[in-house]
Amino acid sequence: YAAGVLKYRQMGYWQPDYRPLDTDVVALFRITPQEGVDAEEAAAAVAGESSTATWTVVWTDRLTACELYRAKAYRVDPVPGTGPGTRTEQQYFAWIAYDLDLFEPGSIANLTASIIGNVFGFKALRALRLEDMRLPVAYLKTFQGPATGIVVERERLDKFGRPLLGATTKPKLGLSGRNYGRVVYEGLKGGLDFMKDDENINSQPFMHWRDRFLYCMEAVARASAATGEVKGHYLNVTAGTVEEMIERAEFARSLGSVIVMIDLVVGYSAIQSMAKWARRNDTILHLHRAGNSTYSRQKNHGMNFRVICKWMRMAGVDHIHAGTVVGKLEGDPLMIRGFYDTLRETRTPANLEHGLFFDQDWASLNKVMPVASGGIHAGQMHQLLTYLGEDVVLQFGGGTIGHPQGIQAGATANRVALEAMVLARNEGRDIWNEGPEILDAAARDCMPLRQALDTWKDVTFD
Ligand code: CAP
Ligand code: MG
Repeated sequence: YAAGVLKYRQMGYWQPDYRPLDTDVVALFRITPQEGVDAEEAAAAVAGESSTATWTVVWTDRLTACELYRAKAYRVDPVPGTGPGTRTEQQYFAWIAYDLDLFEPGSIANLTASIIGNVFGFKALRALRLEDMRLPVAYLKTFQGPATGIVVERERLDKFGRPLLGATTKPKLGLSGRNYGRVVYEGLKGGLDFMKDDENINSQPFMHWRDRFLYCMEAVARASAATGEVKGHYLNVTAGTVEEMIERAEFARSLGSVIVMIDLVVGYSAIQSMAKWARRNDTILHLHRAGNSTYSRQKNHGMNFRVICKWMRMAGVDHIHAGTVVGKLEGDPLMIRGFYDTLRETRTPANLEHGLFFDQDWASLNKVMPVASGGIHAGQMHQLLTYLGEDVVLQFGGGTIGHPQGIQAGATANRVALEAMVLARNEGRDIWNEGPEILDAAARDCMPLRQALDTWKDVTFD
């Protein structure tokens, strides 16, 4: 692979003196070069192939403002803890700057066709991971951003000062519309703000999508009337084409739904189309990150989920699953903090501990509500509140629908646990250390919480 083939450095894609402009897009890659491939050359190759270059010099380069359009790899650092004497082969962080003119305004598809288009298959690299990106304000301004955002979502729901509560209907597949609606009703009536469809429920033979929508919205209406609260159910409108997704979303809207849901697997352009639909229709847009772990989990290849958080904030979703720390799915506290900050802050300063390599100004794009889901239960309420803060939806699927006394009791247990914890926190108590005591005290007046704690007390996924 080595020097004989790779001439990107020579072609001008390695520029150690370059200082990125405020208007440049900057990407931070983790590169594992093949043996014998020099790190700067590898970085230059990534810069070249993700911007203007091909494997050889071409005549037509002279017909363009090549200097401007070439991406510039300007810094390469060995990754600490990799290389000789460690258990990992030598990796490098490579910083690459891209001129703004390389990208079509307002198109995640165009951005990604460059940045993750060809480079991950390069023979000269053993592995490649996109760790982070700095998106310039001028570019962010060409994106809609979240259709509703945290602030307006809370206003519409009239719910403040605490995390929102949800649950995914289970079993994932197989219920008929009427039984499904019953689960939704009980969850909402018991105290949840939202119920939701699962990532893989669309329109299967056991339940046509219209039946699901009708029974769920009946449940939402009845539960709202019974409790006097605004309630919702994320109707998953994911379908084979955007036209069908819009048809489903319009039906949801016509039934009075405040929220619809899509899966990340529908693709970036479909997500942006749905975000525009959501804004036109005053509807909250929930995104399930289905599929992301296929490329975000390995530490040396693929991309970090924080980059997906950035792209999805630009694309315009209002909710996104972003991890729980304590649940059944992968994620450590500091990394997840970085995801949550990326979604919720107006500026995120560089913070290497949290995996944030760049200062990022969000250019007034609305804030995305992170969603914590996957194997969580009432007994972890103090940990969830401490790790994830207040602007988050806590979703307990099994941890609601698996309650020994039924779904409504499961929902009540979660609501009481949450309110007790928020109250204790507001009184200045140390909820991290006193959490179990606070829950026990609340459970004295709430049998459903007592039963939830007894059932799941010892469940952890560490
Ligand atoms: C949770 C869930 C969610 C995952 C998504 C599931 O169910 O419905 O899809 O949490 O993961 O299918 O596993 P439980 P993430 O609450 O019963 O575990 O939020 O990490 O993307
Ligand atoms: Mg699910």
